[in-house]
Amino acid sequence: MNYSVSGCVGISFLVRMALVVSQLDLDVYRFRNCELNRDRVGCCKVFLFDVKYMFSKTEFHVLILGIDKAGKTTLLEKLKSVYSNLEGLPPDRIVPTVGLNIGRIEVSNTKLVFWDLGGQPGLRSIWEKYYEEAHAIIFVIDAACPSRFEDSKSALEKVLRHEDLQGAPLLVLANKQDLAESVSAEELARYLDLKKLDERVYMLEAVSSYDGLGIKEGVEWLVEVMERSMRTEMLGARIGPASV
Ligand SMILES: Nc1nc2c(ncn2[C@@H]2O[C@H](COP(=O)(O)OP(=O)(O)OP(=O)(O)O)[C@@H](O)[C@H]2O)c(=O)[nH]1
Ligand SMILES: [Mg+2]
Repeated sequence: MNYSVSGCVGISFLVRMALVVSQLDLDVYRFRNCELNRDRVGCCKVFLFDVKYMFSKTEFHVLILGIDKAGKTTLLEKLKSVYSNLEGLPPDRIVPTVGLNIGRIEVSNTKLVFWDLGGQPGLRSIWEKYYEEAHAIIFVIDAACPSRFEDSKSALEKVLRHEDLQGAPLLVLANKQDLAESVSAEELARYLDLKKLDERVYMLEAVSSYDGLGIKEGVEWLVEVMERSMRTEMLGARIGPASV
């Protein structure tokens, strides 16, 4: 499986390089042509547009879902501090989410836009408004709170049944691993009965949004699967400018 992944990455790199080279040729041609026409302003505009295109990056939308107090917003803030120079909000300044928090990070040549939604029961009906445009789902579970596993399980099952999320890769995070009472990823997988998800691309990762354990592994997996997922093909990854 590793070989096929690195094969895909290699092919994608070669295609990108071919695009860059062909784009450069086009720019040189346009530049000369513009000079002949003495249309320097227009020429520069075209050139700048092309340079911007060359450095553009694929953008993926990732939904962060889960019941209230699972740790979604704390995770988002940790993601920002791990992957960008921005200092994320410290946990003691994070309040329950009522609307939507958006976070943007860059991982290698990819831009990820996270949508973190409130998980209180009365707010869960809002989730589905974001399904259609999501390339993947992160579902966060408080692994230290078994009394709420049932609620998490039924919320997750409802999410996965929704037709607007067909084929979306799923990353389940067993959060709060820094707490002694938290259960392992395997134990949580048994409880959630994830075997039922055979056709969906999914992974379960043990993380801590406090100390960052497991977060990079989860995000790297997500990027890899989104890059080659049928859902991405269906949605068409949007191309956005390199700067966030
Ligand atoms: N020990 C520990 N506590 C965490 C962790 N992640 C979040 N918490 C705590 O869990 C509580 C809820 O965190 P939030 O990030 O607000 O949870 P949420 O899922 O965004 O909740 P809603 O916005 O209400 O849906 C807070 O007290 C956090 O400090 C973690 O990895 N370890
Ligand atoms: Mg929140």
